[in-house]
Amino acid sequence: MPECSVDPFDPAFLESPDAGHAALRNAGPVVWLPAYGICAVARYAEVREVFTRWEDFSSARGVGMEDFDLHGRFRLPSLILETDPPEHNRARRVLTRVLSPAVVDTLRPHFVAVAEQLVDELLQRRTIDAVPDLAEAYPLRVFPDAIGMRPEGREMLLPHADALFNSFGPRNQLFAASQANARFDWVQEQGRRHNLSDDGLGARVHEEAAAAGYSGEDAGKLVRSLLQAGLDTTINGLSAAIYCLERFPDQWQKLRAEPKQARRAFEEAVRLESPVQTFFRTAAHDTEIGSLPVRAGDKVLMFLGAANRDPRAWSDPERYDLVRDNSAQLGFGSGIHSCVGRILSKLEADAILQTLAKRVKSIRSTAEPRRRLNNTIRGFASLPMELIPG
Ligand code: QZP
Repeated sequence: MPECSVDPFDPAFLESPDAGHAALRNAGPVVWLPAYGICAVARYAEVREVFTRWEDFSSARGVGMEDFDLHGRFRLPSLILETDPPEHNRARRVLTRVLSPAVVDTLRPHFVAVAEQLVDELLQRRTIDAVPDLAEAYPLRVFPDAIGMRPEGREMLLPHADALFNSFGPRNQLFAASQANARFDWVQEQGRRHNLSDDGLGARVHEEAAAAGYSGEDAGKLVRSLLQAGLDTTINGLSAAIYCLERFPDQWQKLRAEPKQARRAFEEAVRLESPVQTFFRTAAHDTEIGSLPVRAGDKVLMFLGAANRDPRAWSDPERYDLVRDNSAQLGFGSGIHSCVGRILSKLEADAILQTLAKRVKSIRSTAEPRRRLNNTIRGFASLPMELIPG
């Protein structure tokens, strides 16, 4: 197997991954990273293939770098993310029923009202930091309430998510510096029925889970999955959309002319920026990728971000383009584990980006964006902007 000497968890790589991604793609259909003793796939076709071949590439030994079978279970086990069929399917069915189009549609009027309120507040100020003031503020105003979470302690959700997403990578500086913020026991506690309102999505998970034969304790774990997976991801998708719309003014004009394109604007930003950059699988037995041998137990690192910009699959991949067909992108994963909450993230994106398109004439960067580095998530700490009403 060809080797590649890049370190995809080095701060310099995480800051600007494009050259490293190209090196990984060009080295071969699957490459060996000797620094970590793992396989990696960075081309579109092979990332999609590893997602699809779930019988060969298991999630149950952890979707991070550490092998649960060898190193123990570092994270509290998730019933959906780090399981294989049939266990996975059972959990997936519960969350699919809760996050159905009909249920999510009932949230829309409130989500739009909150978006309009927030955009009006931001237009009063004109100069904002689009990360804390918009991309974080909006989901924080709608998502925990939609789940039905208690108000106390919500400020821990983002630091916890940062620690969780760092934990999928190696035990590096980023991991070490964030782990004091991990709140696994607290998040788990928030998923318990008595900590949830009667009318939120969390209570619906408990209902559907009970109907599927889950214990109350396990139902709480499924709510915990929503709390861990639903906020940081959407926030970084929204930051990506603002960043792209600012950098591509012709696409902003297109969105202004057709605010209904807000979903596309979001999905195309998720393709181009890939807020979830990487995930692992573990080879369940000796197998092959692109006729190169992969041994049982090998970790396989999938580069979603590199696949989403692979020139083998996309024309002019670096261009943010609202009219391109990006429906096959891998930013929400692919196959049996593909994002079950994307319907909710798209509702949030649709509400806030449509409102921006209707009420804001232009968005202009006023200082250099600053990245926030994480072993899994590609996002921003700061996007200073000026908003002009109109
Ligand atoms: C995090 C869980 C991007 C996703 C892998 C995020 C994610 C999904 C599920 C869970 C956590 O089930 O806890």
